[in-house]
Amino acid sequence: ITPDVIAAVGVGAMANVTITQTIIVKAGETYDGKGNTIIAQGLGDGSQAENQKPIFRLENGATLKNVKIGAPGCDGVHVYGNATLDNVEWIDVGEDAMTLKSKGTVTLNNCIAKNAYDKVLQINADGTININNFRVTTFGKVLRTNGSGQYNVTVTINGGTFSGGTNIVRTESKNLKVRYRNMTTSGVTKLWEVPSASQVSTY
Ligand code: ADA
Ligand code: CA
Ligand code: CA
Ligand code: CA
Repeated sequence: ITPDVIAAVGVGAMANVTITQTIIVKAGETYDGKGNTIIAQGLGDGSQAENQKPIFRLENGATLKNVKIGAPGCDGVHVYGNATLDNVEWIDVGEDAMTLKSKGTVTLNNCIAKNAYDKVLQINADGTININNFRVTTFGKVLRTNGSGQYNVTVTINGGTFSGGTNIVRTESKNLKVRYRNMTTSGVTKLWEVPSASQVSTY
């Protein structure tokens, strides 16, 4: 079924929504995209150039749900503090898909990310990252901590499929721990690029 057909029968038509500024989801609020696809204009070209603008800025305690982010993916979703992302699909990840900008707990449920040239989840602060049933195709790293930063990070991966990439986690931090279960991978060069294998466990 295509959006045209849905529109014709008059139920919950999905649409493209063009934006020219970052959508800010304020502290504690929810943005429900209702299945629509966001198309950004003027926020970046979705290349590997740094300093593109995000499509969404989530403030502490915000929820983002039921939305697709179309090309150009620009700098994706920036999170300041705690946030929940439910049923978010990045159709063509730009410079990266989601960045943790300040300390917090981020939970991703049932999200999809496609066509990431390099990083999907960029972690630039201490945090707890819960990744439930994430489906990622074509990527460099699903999760990368920033440079040589020794961030205190706990990553939990529950379910999900990851196909065609270099690493699930790449970090230089000795203070990152990753736990995982029920995860399916194919065509991933080296799952865990971490300082010590002892940082990785199943649960
Ligand atoms: C690169 C860059 C960092 C930061 C990061 C990001 O790693 O070196 O300074 O911009 O990307 O958040 O995209
Ligand atoms: Ca970057
Ligand atoms: Ca891309
Ligand atoms: Ca970025």
